[in-house]
Amino acid sequence: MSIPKVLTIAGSAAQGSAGIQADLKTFQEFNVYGMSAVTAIVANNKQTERGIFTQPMDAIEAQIYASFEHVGVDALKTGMLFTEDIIKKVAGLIKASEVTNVVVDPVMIGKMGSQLLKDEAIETLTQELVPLAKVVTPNLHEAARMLQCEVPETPEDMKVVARDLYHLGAEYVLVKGGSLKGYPAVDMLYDGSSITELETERVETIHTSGAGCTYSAAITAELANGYSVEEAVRRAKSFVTSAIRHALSFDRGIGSTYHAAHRVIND
Ligand code: PXL
Repeated sequence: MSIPKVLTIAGSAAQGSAGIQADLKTFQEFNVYGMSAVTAIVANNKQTERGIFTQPMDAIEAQIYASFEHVGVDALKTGMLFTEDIIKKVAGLIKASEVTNVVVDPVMIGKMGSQLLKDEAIETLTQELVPLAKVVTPNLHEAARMLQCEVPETPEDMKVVARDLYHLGAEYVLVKGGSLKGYPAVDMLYDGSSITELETERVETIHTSGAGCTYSAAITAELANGYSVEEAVRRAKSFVTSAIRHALSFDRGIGSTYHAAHRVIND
């Protein structure tokens, strides 16, 4: 038996909804072989007020090396990278590899409010990592930070931002409109010549932790499964919409997207 092999280079979200945990759950749903390189552990602890535990650089490098050398990688995604040094290291390793299915999710702030990328690292992300991406998947806030512009407020604004982001060097830009108030959940996919609008109904829920991670993980899995970027994004959007529609509440603040919803619940 052989199935596509997929790597996530991201943070571990101890509460299980986002980060590496979301990615591996999602990979499993798409029947690809999931591997991980943990850049930092995110585990907010009100008692200690410590919530982010960055991993040593040699540990990050060893994990990436293990997946490349011992298994092989058909597609990879990056999530929380946190520091400039980690971004530089990861960009260097991706460049040296032959992987072309690279999805860069420019994670900056978690749904619970944790800062997952240092402010001074944004430029390194846009200059060194984004040009290596087949698809870069910013939400509205991330898109604005990357371009140092206002946060888009309409679908038309999103199209402008998608075109501007394209100049950073990714093959495709996917601007996600999940937080666009007063509109359906519309995303803009731009390939340098035309914009494809992908629209689903807006699901009214606060339990969306992990939605962005799940979306980019699903795109990565479907690229590994051989779909075109447009088809991979369409299939991933349908998957994440289901995961949001049937989100899990733990009765204590923001709950989790339900990664198995598409399989377990008949819509
Ligand atoms: O959802 C963004 C995200 C990404 N990565 C990690 C996280 C979070 C949100 O909490 O913890 C590790």
